[in-house]
Amino acid sequence: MGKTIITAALTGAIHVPSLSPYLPITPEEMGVEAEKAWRAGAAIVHVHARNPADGRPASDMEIFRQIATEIRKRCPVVIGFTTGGAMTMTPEERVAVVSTLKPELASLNSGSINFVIYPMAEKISSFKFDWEESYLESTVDLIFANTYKTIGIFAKTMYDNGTVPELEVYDVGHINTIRFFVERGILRTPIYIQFVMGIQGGIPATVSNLVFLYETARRQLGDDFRWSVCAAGRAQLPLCNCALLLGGNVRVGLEDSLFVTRGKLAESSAEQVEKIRAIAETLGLEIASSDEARGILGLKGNSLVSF
Ligand code: KMH
Ligand code: ZN
Repeated sequence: MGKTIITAALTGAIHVPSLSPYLPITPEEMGVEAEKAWRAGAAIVHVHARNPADGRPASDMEIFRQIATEIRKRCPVVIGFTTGGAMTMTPEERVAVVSTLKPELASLNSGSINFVIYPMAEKISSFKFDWEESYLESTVDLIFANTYKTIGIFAKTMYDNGTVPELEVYDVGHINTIRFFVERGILRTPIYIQFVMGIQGGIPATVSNLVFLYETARRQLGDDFRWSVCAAGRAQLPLCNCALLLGGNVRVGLEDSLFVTRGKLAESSAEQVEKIRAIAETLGLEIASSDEARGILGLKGNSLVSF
């Protein structure tokens, strides 16, 4: 088995600031969090932007650039940008980061789902910012749209800019979509998949479902793919554990879970990295450095990005 890549998803667009004081918001906080995660063993950080004033998910290129600068001046971690952005953004807003910053890696969401986070509003008694409640509530009537047209455009934009797509798979049919694009030469092998489990509207985060996703990907794509898993909330650690046993890579971080153990907020994504790293090493697995992850995933290197 090759080395295991740990990704830390630092902030995302699911959680709102009222849920945790530790969610990084500003570019500087993102830089600090990225360095801590990298020191703890993360080879990759997955990055979303937020408005520094109120934590609202943002697609502003200047914020993305500042985040990239803050991370780069601290450590040589691989920066993978989101093109999922937030569910409320247009496809054009979401993909702009690829042509502007030409990153080594970016997410490419491989299907549409009901991306439902409104029940989170019930857990919050007083909101820190006025946008939060309506943002969460809006997902009762929202499809996170990733049509074949946008998937095709996002894939082309990524290859044109030397960016490797990390294909986010929220449900089993999305693997079939990936195969469709591989067969037409629009997605190139080896494919890199991130199984995103436990989103309300997507596949539940269970061990048997992860085995099912993995086996389906093998049937559809052959052996020529790499994969990682992330899971929402308290499924994070168990499902990452399971991925390690299956020979996969893992993603942790406050985007996916705000907790480090039941009832205890993580003060940093790095705490979750440390935990999964310890489990991996107990299993006899070796953790990939950022440069080793670049080799495994065929990334161009951080001298060829535009930030
Ligand atoms: N923000 C979510 C809608 C990604 O980064 O590409 C999806 C997401 C995936 O976070
Ligand atoms: Zn994300």
